[in-house]
Amino acid sequence: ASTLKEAVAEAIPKKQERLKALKAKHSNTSLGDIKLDNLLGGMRGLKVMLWEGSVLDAERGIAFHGKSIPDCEKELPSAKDLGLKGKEMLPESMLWLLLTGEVPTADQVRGLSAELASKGKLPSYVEKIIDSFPKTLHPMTQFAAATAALNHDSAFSAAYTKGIKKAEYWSPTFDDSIDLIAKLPAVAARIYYNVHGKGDGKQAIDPNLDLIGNFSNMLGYGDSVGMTDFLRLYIAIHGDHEGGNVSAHTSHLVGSALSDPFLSYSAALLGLAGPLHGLANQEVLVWFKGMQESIGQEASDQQIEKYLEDTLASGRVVPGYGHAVLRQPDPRFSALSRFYEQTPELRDQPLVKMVQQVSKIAPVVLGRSNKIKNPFPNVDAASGAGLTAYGMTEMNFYTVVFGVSRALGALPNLVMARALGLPIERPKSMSIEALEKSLK
Ligand code: CMX
Repeated sequence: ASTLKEAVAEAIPKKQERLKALKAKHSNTSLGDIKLDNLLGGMRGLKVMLWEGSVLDAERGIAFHGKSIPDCEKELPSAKDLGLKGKEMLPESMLWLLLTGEVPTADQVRGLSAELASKGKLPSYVEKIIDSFPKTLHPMTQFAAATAALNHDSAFSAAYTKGIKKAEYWSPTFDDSIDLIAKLPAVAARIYYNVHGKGDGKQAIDPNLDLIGNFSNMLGYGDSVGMTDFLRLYIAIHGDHEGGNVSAHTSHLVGSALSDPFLSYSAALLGLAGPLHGLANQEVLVWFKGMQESIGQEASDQQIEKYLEDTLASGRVVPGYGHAVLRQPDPRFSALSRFYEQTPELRDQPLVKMVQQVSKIAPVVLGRSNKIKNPFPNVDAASGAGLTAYGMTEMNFYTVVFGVSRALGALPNLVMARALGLPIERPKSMSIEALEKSLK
């Protein structure tokens, strides 16, 4: 296949066959019991969703079609493989893997980058909508609202109105998804320009650059190979974290009503904006700033330990630590740490050093609590330090960067859900009275 759409069209019939075989053999096979604890405990552990892109293992962390982050770093075409400045894997390569299950060639990725560049500019009505937002409106609210507004031109919506057949739903869903992935950097950059005055918000998109090369340019960091490469890694590894997390699950749920990809992903962004999910990367920086103000930049291990204990005692969470599924340090945290250690200009930055220092002390302190199931750092513990070190000090923009990334996983799932004919989601809920009666 020379294009991603051709590769997806080839992958779909094989998936349909495999799902048909599973249904034929196992429609009534149990995947586990449902306990009251599951119902009251945020549905932890219940296997209730089909999600093709990635699977999260509590011990080993995320695997994208079976490939760990280190595997992806070795195998996926990188900036270097495409002759660009930098060496990190490209989010386009991750997108191809997530959608097809295959590692693309450098030429396939180059073609995808060119396609994304050709679709990257915003329609002027969306620019006007973004420009009308008050600067004080949180960038995530602006991001979600602008993303929803892009559905004005949805191919899926238009095709549905014309009566497209169910078997063909996936094709305009794919077209909208690529269109949205192409435009998210421009939406984000315009918000950054309006709120923080950096970059020029003009969407000068170079057809010979990759998605993140252009994103970095639009944000005003294009001259920094380090920042551009950091953003590539950041956006590749934040792309997908199986289906149950709030943002991914939201896009799946909203998409199941046949809301188009723009509406579904806008809803996902609103979930990502919560402090226990994506906003944690902003919260981490707020927490670090508070700590630096309180105990200084050269704090000792003992001072940090005490600060962590005080945070817990005050009833707040330590942002960037813990996870609903993971029970080991997050390999995404490790990948960012590896980048910091290998990058001389970052290694000695005070905040980067502090992130590494805290990551050794916090697991000990959090581990003493008998209720916290995972005391280790998650990806959000590390991600803001790199952005800060490269000059992006505006913390309320960090979750927007995460939001540019999460589309790489959430949107392919929508394409697959349509290709596999998955139905509208409609789980059963229970009232206390109904539970009392059925559990008597
Ligand atoms: N600091 C303090 N307390 C924590 C904690 C942390 N980092 N992590 C968990 N706990 C607490 C929970 O709040 C819960 O307390 P209560 O019983 O009083 O409500 C208890 O420990 C048990 O929680 P858990 O089963 O270990 O974790 P959950 O699955 O309920 O929650 C998560 C997972 C991520 C929301 C939680 O660890 C947390 O709030 N972490 C800090 C926020 C954060 O970093 N979120 C980002 C996660 C990654 C992402 O989505 O981007």
